[in-house]
Amino acid sequence: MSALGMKFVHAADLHLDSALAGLERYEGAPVHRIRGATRAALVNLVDLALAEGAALVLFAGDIYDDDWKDYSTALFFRAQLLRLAKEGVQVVWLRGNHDAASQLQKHLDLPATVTELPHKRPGSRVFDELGVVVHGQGFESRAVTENLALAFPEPLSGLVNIGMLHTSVTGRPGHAPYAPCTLSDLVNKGYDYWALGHVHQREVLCESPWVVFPGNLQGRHVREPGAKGATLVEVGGGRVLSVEHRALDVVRFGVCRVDAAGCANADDVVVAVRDALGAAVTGAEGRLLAARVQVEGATAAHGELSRDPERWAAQIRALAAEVAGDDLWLEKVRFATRDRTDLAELCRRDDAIGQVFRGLAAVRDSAEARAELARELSVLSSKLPAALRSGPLALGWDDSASFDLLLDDVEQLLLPRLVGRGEP
Ligand SMILES: [Mn+2]
Repeated sequence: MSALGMKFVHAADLHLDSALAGLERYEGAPVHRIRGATRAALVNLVDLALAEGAALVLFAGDIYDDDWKDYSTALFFRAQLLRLAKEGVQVVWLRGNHDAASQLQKHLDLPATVTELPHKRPGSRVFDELGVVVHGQGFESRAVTENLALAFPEPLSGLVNIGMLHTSVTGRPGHAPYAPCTLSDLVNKGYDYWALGHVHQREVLCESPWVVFPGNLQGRHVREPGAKGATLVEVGGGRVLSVEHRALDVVRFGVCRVDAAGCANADDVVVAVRDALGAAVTGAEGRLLAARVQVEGATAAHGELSRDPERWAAQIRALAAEVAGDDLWLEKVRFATRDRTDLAELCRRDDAIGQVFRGLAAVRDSAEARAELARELSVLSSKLPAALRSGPLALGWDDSASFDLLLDDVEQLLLPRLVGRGEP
């Protein structure tokens, strides 16, 4: 324990053993490293707690992704808890929507140093010797829609009060609105630190008192980009002294955006991608970088890229292997460049080409035309494999934004073919 006070580690959303669905279908995916990443990040978390002399570790829900297929996930978690127990580190956890009481049917006893907070009512675990109390309530069922925070106990005087809750607070994009509450519900409770879980993006909602989403421990796909880890907190003299995020991930996901506006041709684009990937690999600090390359911008290279995207994607994959070998995997190479032709001007042309682009613009603007196209696409959609209909690989034509993107793609596919700019 440090001279100043007591340290604890706040983590959430481990989602142990969950990983990108359908990973095997991705070109050259380092399946084992990615599948093992949530476990390796937990090992890093325990290493951190031990190295920092933390006295307490908090898991604010979604330790498990779902009911265990077998006991191996739980055995692994237990083995890591035992490493903490041997050094006298206490653990408090509660259930989130993914590992709600109704979801997890199997059971494995945990070491005596581990406390689960109740899920039928709020409960508190007092650590007099540490000067802290942890209040919280886990999820009984997957979809908890009531405001659990309101019924949390009053703060105990003379102790640092920590509230633990799996919640979307007032709602966060991409996260189900479970155990909703307002920030002032939390702030007004009079606790010193709110250890939240559920939202996978790290976010500090308030510093007085501290209200913190540590984010998930390890990103699992490209929509969970950037550094992932846990929050290290030091308390002393009855208050929070410091709060810092520590990166604990072993695979770093990210989107590597490359602006091709200044590129004269596809070879130039390849060079620009190489530079961007080099910088991204440096930023990942020795971890495996799982990157999606997105080439953007209005560029003279658009025609060349759009005529043979497979070739240029392969060219980019080849150079990725040169840049960083096994420490870089390109999840996807996406060309989202635009032709430099002025579309508005094109639409004014009094010929067949003008008519084509006016037609496309009309589809974009007409609710009826969009609905008709959506009907045709849904017939096509229903024939796709399940993995392409939902989940991280989904083509997603059902919302208006992705529909617009689809129309963009059609326009940009047609432009170099019809207008012929950059034709060799
Ligand atoms: Mn959750």
